[in-house]
Amino acid sequence: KLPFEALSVETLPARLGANEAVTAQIGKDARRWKVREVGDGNLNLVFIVEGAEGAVVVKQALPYVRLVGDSWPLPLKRSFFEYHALTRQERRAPGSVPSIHHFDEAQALIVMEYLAPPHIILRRALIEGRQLPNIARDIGLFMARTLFRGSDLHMPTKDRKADLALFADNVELCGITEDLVFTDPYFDAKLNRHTSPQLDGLVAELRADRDLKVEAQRLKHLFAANAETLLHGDLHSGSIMVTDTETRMIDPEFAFYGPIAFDVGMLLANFWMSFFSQRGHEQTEKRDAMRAYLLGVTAETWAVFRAEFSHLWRTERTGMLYHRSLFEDQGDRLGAEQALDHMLHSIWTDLLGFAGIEVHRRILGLAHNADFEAIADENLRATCEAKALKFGRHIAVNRRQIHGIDEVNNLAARIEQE
Ligand code: SR1
Ligand code: MG
Repeated sequence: KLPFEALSVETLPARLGANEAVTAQIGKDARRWKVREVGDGNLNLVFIVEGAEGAVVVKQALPYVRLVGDSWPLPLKRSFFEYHALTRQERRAPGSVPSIHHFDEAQALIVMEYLAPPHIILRRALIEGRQLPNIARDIGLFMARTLFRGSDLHMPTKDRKADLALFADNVELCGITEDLVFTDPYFDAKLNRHTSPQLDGLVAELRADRDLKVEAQRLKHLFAANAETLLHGDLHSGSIMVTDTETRMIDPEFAFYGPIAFDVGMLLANFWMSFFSQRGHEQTEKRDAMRAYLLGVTAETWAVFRAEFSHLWRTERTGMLYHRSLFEDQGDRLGAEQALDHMLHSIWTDLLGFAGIEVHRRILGLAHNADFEAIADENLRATCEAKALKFGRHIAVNRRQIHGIDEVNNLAARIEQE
């Protein structure tokens, strides 16, 4: 095996020109391949390679955090976890992720299906004010299916424990989340940044907010200790590609065993952030409709998730948890329903917490969202961000007293109008 070497636009054809998995997709004449590097994420290289017969995406990990540079080393093995997460997600939610043509562990690269235009990153579509009709249904189903089927509710416990062990080594990427999401926003961490000086007062207030900091640490504890299911681990609107009819989840390199509510909370937080950012973008009349659409999407996503999770609970509860011998086999269908209600209730309570701190870290931490960053007027950006921060604080700290998605959306609408 050749030692790892980062690809470039120039070297890629020679390096992959003889790879049959690649040539089968795009043709053999590598001299005619057109290669573009399009990675705009925080970590990796991403190439689109077009040949005479088609196109593929080549995603390669770098031994450091791309956003920061080689002062922050990061192991190549994240590519291994991404590959294994994608194979499981495809099995559990067929058609929801790009198909894989080739994986090279030593070169930390995955060759996968090119999701050609009109596919677009969901975050970008929402910034443009586009209303995608299917996202709530598709993402709700994806989350319910992958999160239920990766857990001890469904899997043979031997397989679940083997996967738990496999993904347990994704230590460094979990470490990024543990620091960047749960801790750094709440103190003056070196890599933090926020819109200054407009947000300085509110930031100081949040960092002195004892209830908020305690809640963030309780959530971090949950994230680290509740190895419930195989998570996507970074399910935000930048990790989803869409057309008007299709939705695909990408980039599960943060995959590991954690709480079901984490993926759901992170995802909904990104819809709420999009909601609060709309005022910063042009075309006011369209933005009102967009805000209504986004709140509708959060409600529908949660409803679809609940319905599908409940359906799987009733039809695919084949794992060792809440075993049927205790309930249905004794004619006690209501016992199983009671346990389901408990589980959905705790997912709900926890997802609000995860959503609240995800909002905070995208405004106060290192890794910001284009939803807010694309607002050129700093005062307007800070106004949008301040509202989102207040919303995040409220849902994180009061998560046990909030009883439904309408209550959260009414709160968001009220804060937005302030
Ligand atoms: C240093 S990595 C920063 C963020 O980028 C990824 O997409 C994750 O969201 C991570 O927290
Ligand atoms: Mg990513």
